[in-house]
Amino acid sequence: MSSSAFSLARLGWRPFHSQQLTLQDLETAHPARVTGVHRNGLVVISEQGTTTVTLAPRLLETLELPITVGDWVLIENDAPRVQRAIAPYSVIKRQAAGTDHRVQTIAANLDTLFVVTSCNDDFNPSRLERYLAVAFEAQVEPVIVITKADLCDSPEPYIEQANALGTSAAVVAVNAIEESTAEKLSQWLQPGQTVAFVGSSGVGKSTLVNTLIGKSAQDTSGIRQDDSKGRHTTTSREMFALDDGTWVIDTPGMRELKIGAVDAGLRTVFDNIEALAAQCHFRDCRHEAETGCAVIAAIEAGELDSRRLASYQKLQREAALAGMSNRERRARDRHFGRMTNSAMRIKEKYKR
Ligand SMILES: Nc1nc2c(ncn2[C@@H]2O[C@H](COP(=O)(O)OP(=O)(O)OP(=O)(O)O)[C@@H](O)[C@H]2O)c(=O)[nH]1
Ligand SMILES: [Mg+2]
Ligand SMILES: [Zn+2]
Repeated sequence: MSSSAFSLARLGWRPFHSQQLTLQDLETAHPARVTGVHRNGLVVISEQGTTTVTLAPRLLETLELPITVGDWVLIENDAPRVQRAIAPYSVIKRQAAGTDHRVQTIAANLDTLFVVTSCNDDFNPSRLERYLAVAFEAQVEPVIVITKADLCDSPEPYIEQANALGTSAAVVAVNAIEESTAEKLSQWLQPGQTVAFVGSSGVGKSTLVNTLIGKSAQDTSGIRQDDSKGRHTTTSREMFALDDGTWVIDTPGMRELKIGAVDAGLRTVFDNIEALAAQCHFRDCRHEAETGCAVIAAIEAGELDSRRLASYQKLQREAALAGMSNRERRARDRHFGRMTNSAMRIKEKYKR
């Protein structure tokens, strides 16, 4: 074990976690926070320092969500083994890509989520809405960080577009490499608090982490010139301590953030559309061509961007799909299968 020990409070331990402990827990185990997840075990930090612990497959099966960076676990006093997980007060999740319906956990026990994008082709309001919905669903404060302000003529148009989303998320434009950037983010950096950086590859997440730490803890690398895309330099999630006692999580760049059943998060991101929808003539208005649709009226009056509505509807469909149980999903697939089959039979019939 290393010597870098911290008090539990300094590690981010809260009454929320204490309440989950039993007297027996305290006799046989001690709390530790996960700073890294590797194939051969978890790297954890506790009042005793940093160490690697194992996770029994039997325990893995009982977990509601996969253990991730920022989580608290109980470590057996007699062996470097996880006894059980402690529920986090917040967790950032996504759906696995493709047809895999598993939930992946990105970071746990977070206070602030820095959603990072840059002043180039990466900037995309609809993608920001995804990240914001996931943060609001987890009740984590999102902050939009626009990097590479030094590389564009002016970051203003990007700041304006981010503000035009109309959410409570603060918007900050920075040069991630510059030392003074730490000050611009300082209001979200507090002892015992945990923050994470998420976003596409190459936007400067690790650069920001290095700037905050004040040294090169994380590797960074240039983006491809032809398409402004990153090279996926960071390959695993990792948590670092700042000198002031803030915990900072760096994550690998995401190609896409597939959302889970984040219905409440979506309602928060799109609360202006929700407010309009409440004034539609029909309660079940789909905002397509119905008479008395307040949403379409707002678009026609130039008060609402049609992109916003399209984005909301797309994300609602994605969230509904993610919220289905496997059984419902199979039933739906069978239904679509039948529909496609009969459509094909009809087509065949008229071909002849
Ligand atoms: N000029 C300038 N360069 C930046 C800025 N932010 C990041 N970069 C550069 O962009 C490149 C990518 O930065 P990284 O920090 O590695 O990006 P990342 O988001 O961690 O990428 P992944 O680890 O692949 O997800 C590096 O060469 C950085 O030096 C910025 O604000 N200004
Ligand atoms: Mg990185
Ligand atoms: Zn409507």
